[in-house]
Amino acid sequence: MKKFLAFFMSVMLIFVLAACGGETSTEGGSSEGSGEKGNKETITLKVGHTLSDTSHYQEGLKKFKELLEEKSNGQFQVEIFPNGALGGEREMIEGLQIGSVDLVLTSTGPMSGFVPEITVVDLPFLFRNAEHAHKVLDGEIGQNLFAKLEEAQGLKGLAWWENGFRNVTNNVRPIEKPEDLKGLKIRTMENDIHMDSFKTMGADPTPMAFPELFPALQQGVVDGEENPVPVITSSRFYEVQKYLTMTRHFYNPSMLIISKSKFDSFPEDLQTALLEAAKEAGDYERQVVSKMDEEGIALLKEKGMEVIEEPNIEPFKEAVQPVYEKYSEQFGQDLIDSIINTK
Ligand code: EAX
Repeated sequence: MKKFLAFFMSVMLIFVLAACGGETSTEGGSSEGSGEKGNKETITLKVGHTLSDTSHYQEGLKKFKELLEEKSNGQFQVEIFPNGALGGEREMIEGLQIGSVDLVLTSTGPMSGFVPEITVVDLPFLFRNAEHAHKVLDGEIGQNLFAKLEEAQGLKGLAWWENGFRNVTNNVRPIEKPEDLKGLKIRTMENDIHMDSFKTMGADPTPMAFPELFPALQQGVVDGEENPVPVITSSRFYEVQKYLTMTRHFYNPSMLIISKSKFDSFPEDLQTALLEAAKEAGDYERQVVSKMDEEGIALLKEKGMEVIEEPNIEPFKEAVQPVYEKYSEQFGQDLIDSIINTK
């Protein structure tokens, strides 16, 4: 009986060991041993974003997947989750910190709740054009903001991508001057500066996560919203909005971020592959934004939207000056000036 039991136990042990040995691919590189130095297991990275599968974010992430899988000789496998499948931007960032999401492509919108210093880039009419913004973000200022993200939240910014210049849409009336915003319920991101800017212009800002926006517009919970043209087209807002004014009131950068602990768990060659793929795909994504921006207005007109392409911007700029007065102390006038003076 004893001999039989010993034989039975050793057979069971061999089975268990065999079962453990078979698992080569791991989720997100966070579980023990996967991706550690010299171990060539396949690491699957789940990356989430809120926009549609025809959006600039999706195009950029498809390029990122292609480049990263190539640069890591297939050791990294990327799974893309569009349409807020992994939650809104704030939720996904929290998911990074608890390990339920591996990578997030998010705008700076929710940063008020995580690293307020980063929202300096959300000040209205701060950037002259996209090139100006790229210079600032890819330079020392942008890197310092990423350093703050790491320090304050343990999140690593891999690269600055782009959402674009935001414009206002609504269903009530054409907006030609700030007064036309009076009393309109405008959805904003969960961003203090964005909300203050619309409040200062007389609107009634309603912060809301992106996945809730289309139904809210459809049901008239809000009168309008503000987004870059590539978002308005790829999210089909022309089905639920009548008027568009090209105010370009905020430049909206995006960030591809990962948790620092996850990044540090990878060997150096994989860290380099991640950083390179993020940068190269980000440059590609910015070109996609500029193309969709150019082609989008004609498409929106075709879809029946009334578009004011060149509103007089000066009255809007004047109307938001109180926002600069309120935040210049928080960010420091020097930082704001160094952004404005970047050539
Ligand atoms: O970053 O929330 C928004 O309006 C953003 O444009 C969207 O989440 C993409």
